[in-house]
Amino acid sequence: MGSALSRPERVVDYVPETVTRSVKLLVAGNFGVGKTTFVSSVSEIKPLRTEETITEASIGVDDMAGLPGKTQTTVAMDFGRITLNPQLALYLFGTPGQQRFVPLWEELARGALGALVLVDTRRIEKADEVLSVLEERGVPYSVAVNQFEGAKQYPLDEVRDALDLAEGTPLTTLDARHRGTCLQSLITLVEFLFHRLESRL
Ligand SMILES: Nc1nc2c(ncn2[C@@H]2O[C@H](COP(=O)(O)OP(=O)(O)OP(=O)(O)O)[C@@H](O)[C@H]2O)c(=O)[nH]1
Ligand SMILES: [Mg+2]
Repeated sequence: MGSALSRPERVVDYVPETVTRSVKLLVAGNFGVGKTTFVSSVSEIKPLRTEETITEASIGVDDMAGLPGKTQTTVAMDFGRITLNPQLALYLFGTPGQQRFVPLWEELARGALGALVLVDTRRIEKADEVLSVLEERGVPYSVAVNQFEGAKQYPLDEVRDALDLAEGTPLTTLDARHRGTCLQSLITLVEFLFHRLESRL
């Protein structure tokens, strides 16, 4: 139990001195695919979340179909950090998922090396707009299926076809609640981005 004299919870944590390289990444995806959950799972600092309670005003505006338990939605961004190895820090910016917040992406995408796009196969067609926004802004991305239990599992080839992904675009699966699978998808994205940069040198 905390006393009046106990130190306040530490919110800001400083980057280890060994870090020589930092990379900004977006965690994108349509409404309710698990972006906030993902950033919370992987962040080693207390993540910044900007969630508001979904109200009746959302009905007919936000796509609530298939998300009966969802009570909160991101209205600005999520922010977290992970040091992938002692030298490399990733700054993760989770985008808001609702279509009406797409203009905010302009700021969030600035300086981002790439994006991890989460998809939910139950609403896969909703990913199209997110992929278009990234392509228009020239942000390279990889895609990860957030496998919700109860959702049918599709072979990744079928997901790739449904999303019409380019051949070299990495496609992985994860559970946004489990750090290990999230880390694997992040590593795949970072390797893809670094190879891409190297091949341009
Ligand atoms: N079963 C299951 N539930 C998940 C998973 N990932 C997220 N959820 C739940 O799905 C709901 C939506 O997750 P969020 O992380 O809020 O999704 P989001 O993409 O940030 O949503 P917006 O910010 O509103 O676009 C929450 O109730 C999560 O607890 C998952 O991998 N499996
Ligand atoms: Mg969110």
